[in-house]
Amino acid sequence: MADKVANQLQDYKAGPKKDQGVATTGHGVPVETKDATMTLGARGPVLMQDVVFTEEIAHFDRERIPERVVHAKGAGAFGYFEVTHDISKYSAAKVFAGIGKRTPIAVRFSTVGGESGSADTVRDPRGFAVKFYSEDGIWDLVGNNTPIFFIRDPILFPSFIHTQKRNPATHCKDANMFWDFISLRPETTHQVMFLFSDRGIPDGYRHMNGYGSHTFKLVNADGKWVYCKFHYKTDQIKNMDVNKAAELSGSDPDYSIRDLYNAIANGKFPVWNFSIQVMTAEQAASCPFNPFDLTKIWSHTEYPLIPVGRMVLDRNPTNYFADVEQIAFSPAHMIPGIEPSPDKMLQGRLFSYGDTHRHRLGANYLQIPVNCPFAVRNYQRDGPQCMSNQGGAPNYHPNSFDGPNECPRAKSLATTVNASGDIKRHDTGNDDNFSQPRVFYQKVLDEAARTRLINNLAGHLKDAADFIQARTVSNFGQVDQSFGKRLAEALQSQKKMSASL
Ligand code: HDE
Repeated sequence: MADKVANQLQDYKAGPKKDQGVATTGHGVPVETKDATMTLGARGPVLMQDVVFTEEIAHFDRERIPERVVHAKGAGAFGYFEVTHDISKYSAAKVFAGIGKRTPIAVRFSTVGGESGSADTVRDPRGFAVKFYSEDGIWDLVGNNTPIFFIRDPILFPSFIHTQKRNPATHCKDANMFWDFISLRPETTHQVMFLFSDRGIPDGYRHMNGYGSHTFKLVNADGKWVYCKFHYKTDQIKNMDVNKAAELSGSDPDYSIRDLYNAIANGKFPVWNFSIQVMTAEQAASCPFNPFDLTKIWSHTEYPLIPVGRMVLDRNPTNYFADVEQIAFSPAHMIPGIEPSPDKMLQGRLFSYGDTHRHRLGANYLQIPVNCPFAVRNYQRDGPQCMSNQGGAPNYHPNSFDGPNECPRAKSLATTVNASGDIKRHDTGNDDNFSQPRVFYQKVLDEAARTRLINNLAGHLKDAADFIQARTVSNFGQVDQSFGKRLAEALQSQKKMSASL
């Protein structure tokens, strides 16, 4: 495969002839020289009147925007979603309307915990966020490469993430912080087992699955609805050997970005098959577990995958900052035909993303072209970096002067769910934490995969304090007694090995 990443500048030069004109200042004035400040005499000082220099430096001083608080390191690409099966009986969403229909998409893949300069081949979930540019506006499916998550109540998210960031005193990663939280909140067990299994380090971004993870609601044109989960599956899962991953962290920290860019530039377009699982309201009411609990999967036997379409990535970004750093996904970006379920985690996310975008990119982040290439018609006005302020159209509603009107088709059904219950802080910490992890350990993993899981866990857990190790072992023992026992033994031998070094 040609290394298009290494040759990008040569390819740019060899590409179509550009009408470059001369270099200018930000306000378009031709610049006499780019390579010397204006000074009094050859040795300086620099003059205040060198506004070409001060403008250049002032812009440079502001080049960095805040990186994402999680998912800071990532890669992006563009392509399309194509419908292969009719699911109009479930959803009226325009993206699903008609076999053969294509909707443009943008995708951003990411690791979660590291900073934007961190290594790609670490053990970490991978983000897999998809932006659909539909005729009804933007639908963002902001998923991961795992069908479940560590926690089921969004109020725990900041603490959970802090445990994977840097210790506030030492500024180093800290195994005590991570395993302390994990062992105190055993609802994390299922996802931790997934993370420390082979799938915890995918080989790049092209060979992993994506999942919307949450339960959503699909609504059809007659207003009938079902709960649903979204899956986007690669033809070929490929994971990375732990030793190779560790080696690449030093020798090629941008491995996954490079792999994706080169594959697309060489015409090897990655493809995912897109499908859904559905559950009716009646099935949800009699489901033996909470179907809105993000630490649980829905059985594929009881709720089989229904094929919908395929996603293809066939275009690299032309400018990383404009297309990838500034892309802003939000689970709150839904279109008619797709709605939220009561999933507490999803509800928490509905607030968080727009909030962080307003901090990171500003109040008009939706006017950045990659986020919304449509002519939006609404009553919002002004604010920083406002690019399209809708001319002379009225800025209030209702009005008598041809301002945009309401769309009855977009009526949400979310309000028709009957709900009742006590208002209080319902702690779900002990809500069936081990039955699905037990199935994962006993039925999904084979013996060799179980051994690798135990060794991977021990290799990380050994750095935590003894009492935290004991609590963690006891939790895994509740999944399966032999799992706890084998983990305790693996820890002992890892400790002996470290002591003998
Ligand atoms: Fe995120 N998450 N998240 N998350 N998440 C962000 O938004 C948050 C969760 C996911 O490529 C942030 O723009 C909360 C689950 C992806 O740009 C932030 C909770 C899943 C990306 C945020 C979760 C995800 C993010 C940081 C718990 C998979 C990267 C910067 C309630 C189903 C998107 C940003 C990209 C990014 C909040 C949990 C996926 C802070 C509060 C579960 C793929 O808003």
